[in-house]
Amino acid sequence: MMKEFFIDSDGISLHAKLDFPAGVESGPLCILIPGFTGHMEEDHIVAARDAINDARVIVLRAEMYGHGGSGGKFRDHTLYKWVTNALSVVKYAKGLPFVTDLYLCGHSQGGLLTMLVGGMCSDDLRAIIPMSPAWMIPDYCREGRIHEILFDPKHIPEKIQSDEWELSGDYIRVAQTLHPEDEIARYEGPVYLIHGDIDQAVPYACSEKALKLYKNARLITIHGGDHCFVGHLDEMSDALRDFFRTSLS
Ligand code: FER
Repeated sequence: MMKEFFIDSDGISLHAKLDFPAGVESGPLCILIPGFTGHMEEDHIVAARDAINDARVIVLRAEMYGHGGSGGKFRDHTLYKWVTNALSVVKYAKGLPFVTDLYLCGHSQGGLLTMLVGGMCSDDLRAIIPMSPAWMIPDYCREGRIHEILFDPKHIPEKIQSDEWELSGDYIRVAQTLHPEDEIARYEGPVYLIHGDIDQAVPYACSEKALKLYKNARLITIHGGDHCFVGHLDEMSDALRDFFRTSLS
């Protein structure tokens, strides 16, 4: 069964879908958040949803500010807005009467968000699953780059333009203030990192570094996997199924 709806986040409508495994009406729930320019129907997000449902866990996919069917314009999104949105989604999920344990999983920029909110909400989250987590974004923005685009980090431009998108300078201003290491240090629960070792968008080394910093982490390497696990969705899905089946048993 699937339910589609919106979650309010301080006046911004967040597009969300709840997917229940067959015959399951209550139990653990995993929030699943796509990445920068992403949305909830991307192949790797749908594959992750299916794998988590296979482990009999309810999935709540949610799109953050300026993404998919949610409110706000892409160019105006910042990581503060995404953090505010994710806190609203965690609060919503905690309030669902049929939910027992709560998990948080996100891909890429959604994986960075998962790390930040993991540290902020450690009491509420049974485990976190950062996939291809883009937690180098704050460092890159302090150094003056977003993807392949270079800028002066001390004199932030009004906007950043790529062939595919335009982003306000506020994205950079916000990202420069973030220190994901602090939130990594604050999360002592289980962390399950999944990363492809030929990822061109977020270096695999980001997950290797996170593996060392977290107190209780595992890293599943998707050999030959790129940023979105193209051609390797089965391995990514197996990793998620294995994790939830072990976590719940
Ligand atoms: C960047 C490098 C990678 C970046 C974002 C990403 C915004 C990836 C994001 C994603 O896929 O979610 O410099 O800056």
